Amino acid sequence: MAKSKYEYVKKFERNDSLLPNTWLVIRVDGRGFHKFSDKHGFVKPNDQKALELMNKCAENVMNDFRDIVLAYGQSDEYSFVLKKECSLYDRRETKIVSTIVSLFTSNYVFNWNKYFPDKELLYPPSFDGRVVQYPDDNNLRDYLSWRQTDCHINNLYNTCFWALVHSGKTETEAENVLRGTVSSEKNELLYSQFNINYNKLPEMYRKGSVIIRQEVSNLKYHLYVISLGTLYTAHSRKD
Ligand code: DGT
Ligand code: MG
Ligand code: MG
Repeated sequence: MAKSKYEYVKKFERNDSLLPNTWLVIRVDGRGFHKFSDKHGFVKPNDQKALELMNKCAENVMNDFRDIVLAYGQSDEYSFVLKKECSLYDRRETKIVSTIVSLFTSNYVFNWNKYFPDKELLYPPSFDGRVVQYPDDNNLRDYLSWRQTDCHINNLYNTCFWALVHSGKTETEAENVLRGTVSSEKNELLYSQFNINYNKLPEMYRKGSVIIRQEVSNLKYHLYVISLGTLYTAHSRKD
């Protein structure tokens, strides 16, 4: 069949294939979730249900995309690790990132009511997405450590900040108390002033959530274990 005279426009499309034989990490992050969490009255600093909803979205994304071997989430973000030999969409960056982000987002809206039955979703949330390629296993491990350290630093600060605010300080006063303090001082502040042992707070708040794909002997099921504390275990049927 003769080509249409418009076919040439395809030549303007960019080849965005990702490098072969590299770990692909796709990170999705809530857009403007500072405002979103305020508008929807999320518990500060950690809303258990909001975090569980994020975990559910990630689990469903993992169920759909079998090349994802591990996912790590904290706050309003989730990182998905695709195996090195992944050939999904011929490793085209925009296809991979856009489908994972859109599936995550649609799951967030689709499952909202299950986690917040008494809360109306006031406006459509959105997430951004990016991909990073890591050739080396150590780089990948350091990436995950980086996100987990971010979780720890933010959570320790936020736990102190909201304890101070809930005790009657203004937000500016709380900021002033915490300015320049190191980890040990924040731990001490929580213990001495609020009788909070930081290390006893739920692991999901302090360290985030991990979902790993683990094949088990049962022929019918893949078993996914969400580790870092026994948060929950989910089964999904094999194809
Ligand atoms: P962005 O990502 O540049 O569009 O901007 P944001 O506002 O999403 O900022 P980001 O991603 O750096 O920080 C996440 C925000 O989400 C942060 O303000 C705290 C909020 N957030 C996440 N999880 C929770 C939660 O469980 N409870 C509450 N109260 N807030 C949360
Ligand atoms: Mg965000
Ligand atoms: Mg974020």
